[in-house]
Amino acid sequence: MAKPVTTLSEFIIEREKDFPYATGDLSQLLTSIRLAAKLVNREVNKAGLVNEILGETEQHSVNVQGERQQKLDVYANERFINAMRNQGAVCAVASEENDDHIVFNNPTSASGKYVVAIDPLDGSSNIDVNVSIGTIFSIYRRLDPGKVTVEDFLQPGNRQVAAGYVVYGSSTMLVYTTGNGVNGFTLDPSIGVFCLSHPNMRIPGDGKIYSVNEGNYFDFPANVRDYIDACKRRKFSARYIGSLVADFHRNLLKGGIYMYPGTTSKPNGKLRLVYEGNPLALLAEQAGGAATDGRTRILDIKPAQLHQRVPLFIGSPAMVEEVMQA
Ligand code: P6P
Repeated sequence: MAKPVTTLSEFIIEREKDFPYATGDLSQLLTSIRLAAKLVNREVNKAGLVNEILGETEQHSVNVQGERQQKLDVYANERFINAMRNQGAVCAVASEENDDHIVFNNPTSASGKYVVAIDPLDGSSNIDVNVSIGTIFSIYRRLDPGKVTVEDFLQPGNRQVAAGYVVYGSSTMLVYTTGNGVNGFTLDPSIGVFCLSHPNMRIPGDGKIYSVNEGNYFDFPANVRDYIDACKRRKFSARYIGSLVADFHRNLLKGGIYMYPGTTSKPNGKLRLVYEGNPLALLAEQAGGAATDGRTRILDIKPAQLHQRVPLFIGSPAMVEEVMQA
């Protein structure tokens, strides 16, 4: 007899019972993220066929990072922001694509108890070459019921109430945690439903995969170079897709470490603490892994600016620990 399928909706409702004071707002918020993920997935999957969605925006716009915006970046950003604007639980959103956070003043959302930080389409430069890309989201309770400021988004990562990602790959998966383990849902495109495919995800304590852009090798700190050399001596597998979510997801399943160290020219590396480092660090730790900036636990870092960068070492705990000690 076929095993019963648990859908994301059913799972969210079922798990709501884990939080006795849950009012359903977080469940509603996760449902909005699910909808936006399905809309983005639809466009990502036909990007190669429909020219107006491929490539750079007509205006050749650049985002706050100074990165040329892909049309799908803009589309994904709009989908996720709009999905949260009108559903009531979220009072403000910060996005990699926007200089400042966006406060929802509509009557439905102004009293929403959560704020969401999001990287709507990470790795988007890979879209045109058909490489997996991802969405990353991080959810906090607002600090003050009376007003929203950037401080709501500058809480340390250990204050997140939930975090997750969507990986648009050979299949589309939504992986998230509400602080009670990590669960993965695969989209069944034939019925447009995310189904529980990876319950209680745990990262292997150690691994033989290392993910880093070795083009920057000579600019890395000595301990990182020493660790990479040790990986080579042990004949570990070098796997680096150039898409953080895809590299993280593979390492979560198989064991491994992803590193984006600081370099001499960019001492804080490239990745963003608020909407990349923190959500993935929460997922990593909830799955038994670790995440540091090379010295400090990512989740203990107090962000100073919304788009601040942070070096990132994340994955199997034994590997993260070893590179710190190298
Ligand atoms: P580099 C994509 O731009 C991204 O933010 C991550 O998804 C990816 O891991 C990294 O940057 C790739 O950066 O400098 O190695 O090309």
